[in-house]
Amino acid sequence: MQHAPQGAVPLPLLAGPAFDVWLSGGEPVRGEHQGVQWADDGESLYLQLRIDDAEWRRDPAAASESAYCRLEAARQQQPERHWWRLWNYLGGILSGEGDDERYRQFTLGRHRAWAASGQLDAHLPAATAIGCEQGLHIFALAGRTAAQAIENPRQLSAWRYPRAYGLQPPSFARAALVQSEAAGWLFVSGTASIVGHESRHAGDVAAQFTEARVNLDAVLAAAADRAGCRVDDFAARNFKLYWSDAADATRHAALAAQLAAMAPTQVLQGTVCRRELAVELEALYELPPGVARAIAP
Ligand code: 3EB
Repeated sequence: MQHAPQGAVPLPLLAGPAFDVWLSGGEPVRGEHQGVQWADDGESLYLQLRIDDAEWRRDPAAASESAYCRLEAARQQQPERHWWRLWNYLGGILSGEGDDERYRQFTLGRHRAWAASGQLDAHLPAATAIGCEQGLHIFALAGRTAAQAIENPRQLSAWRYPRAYGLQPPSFARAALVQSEAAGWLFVSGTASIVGHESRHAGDVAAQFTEARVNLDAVLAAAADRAGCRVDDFAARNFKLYWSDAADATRHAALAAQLAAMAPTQVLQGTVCRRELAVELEALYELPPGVARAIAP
């Protein structure tokens, strides 16, 4: 692992472990393709890409489309790799008005790239999109086993969001379930205080956190249903908690402690992609082999 690509997440770490490590099964093969650095151990493929701030600011939609086309090309370099999980960190995520907002332009570019490569809405991977200071930074995992997209019954699928949120709805699933003979993983996407498609509890940070946790539990229940196991079979492996305002992390340290009691929790200053939302969380769970009823397609 010592020589695998190391991507620094471009966000201030406020509390928790300094690293988030994906362990390879053996010595990984490494390479670089169209600026995408990657490492592959035969089962899973890690990729990372950085777009510099000048290119990103010039035309966020074009930069995002190019980034996702290059990620696709790098993934396709390896035989049989399916998208599992992507993390997107966007400089000045809320800059720009209306449909020109950088997050919305990113969404447009990502969609264009995925439409071109035939990535369909109902089979999207899990994702996070959070604001950082500058540039566009993407980290991703793909693997031999195709992930199953899990949605949240309390939330409208993001890829069905109405026109009010931009020219193109965001392309991600609420979670990605990976069930192979060797391992089971549940990657839960960035989860916020959204019910249906609407933000809830504007101005009440603690209530937003609680709503996000209810959403997380709902995604977990949907995943257990799909895997044919119990919710308790999913073992929490890590959490990330993003605060738009670092001062909230200090004021509400007790909320982070709720997560940290279950698994290692990184608390980061990162801007949520809706102005009225102050907090977002994400999770990784492991499903021990043999627990799931069947490996459904
Ligand atoms: C939401 O539920 C909050 O565009 O990749 C969460 C996770 C959010 C991923 C993305 C956006 C993304 O709409 C925002």
